[in-house]
Amino acid sequence: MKLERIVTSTNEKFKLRFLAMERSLRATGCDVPIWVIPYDQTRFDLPPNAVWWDLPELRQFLFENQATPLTPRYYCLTISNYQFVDADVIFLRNPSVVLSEQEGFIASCGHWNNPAHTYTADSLKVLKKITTRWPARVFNAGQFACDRALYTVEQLKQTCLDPLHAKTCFNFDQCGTVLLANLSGVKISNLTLPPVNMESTWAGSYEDDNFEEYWTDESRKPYLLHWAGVTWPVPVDRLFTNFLTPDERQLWEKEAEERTLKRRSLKNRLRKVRDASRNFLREIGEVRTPW
Ligand SMILES: [Mn+2]
Repeated sequence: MKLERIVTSTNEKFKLRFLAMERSLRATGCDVPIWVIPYDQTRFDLPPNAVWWDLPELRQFLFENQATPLTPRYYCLTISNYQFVDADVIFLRNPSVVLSEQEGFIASCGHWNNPAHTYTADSLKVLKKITTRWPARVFNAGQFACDRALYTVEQLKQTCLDPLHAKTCFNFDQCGTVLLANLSGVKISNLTLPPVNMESTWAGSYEDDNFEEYWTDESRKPYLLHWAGVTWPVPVDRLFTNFLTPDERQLWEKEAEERTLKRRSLKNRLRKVRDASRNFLREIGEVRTPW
């Protein structure tokens, strides 16, 4: 496929991660535009060749159906020739070059080996009907590429609204993305499976300091690294922090300290209460804004 854009999603809180992702992409020599889906209303000034991207019709639709906040990643399914990445990703190789040899829908995670959290009870029934090899067609929704639009906006809405799919699509963005891609009939390949056999793109796979020893064969070196669900710190963190300025690195370390403290503190429990009460308000249909 011919890569025409990177799509991501971020907000002010994830700005440092976004900046590292952007700089790592440019460092590989890739100059395609970056389309940034706003996660919430806390936007910031983007670097050159990056633009905020929203699809108001789909945002409104997801809001009306009380979809979880990460579901706007479904916007990608209506466009072509893109690589989607979460902001907690950095690029190690030029995605334009890596993807030029691929077609269809391209995953690059290790979920085939551990498909938990890629399906719901409902969507698993659908996946199993499509093929007995369904674990090879599930993937992490924070890193995928595709050369074609899988749906029009209208088709996407109708597919989400199908009673067989609605709970999955509106409540679980990762399971929803997997389900929607599988339902489209597109060929789904995963670069960590044959014939490419790329080494892991998950930061948590690299437990030792000498992780670069896995990457001596350039053709099998991961083209991106994703920190999905990894509790910092891990040895590959330095590949991420290398892209921050000294000031940003200080800020990052401060944020990291705060995160550690928060994990252990009472605040965490209070947050859970807050989330539970928000969910309760949603449950009883209390009005909220699309954000
Ligand atoms: Mn992620």
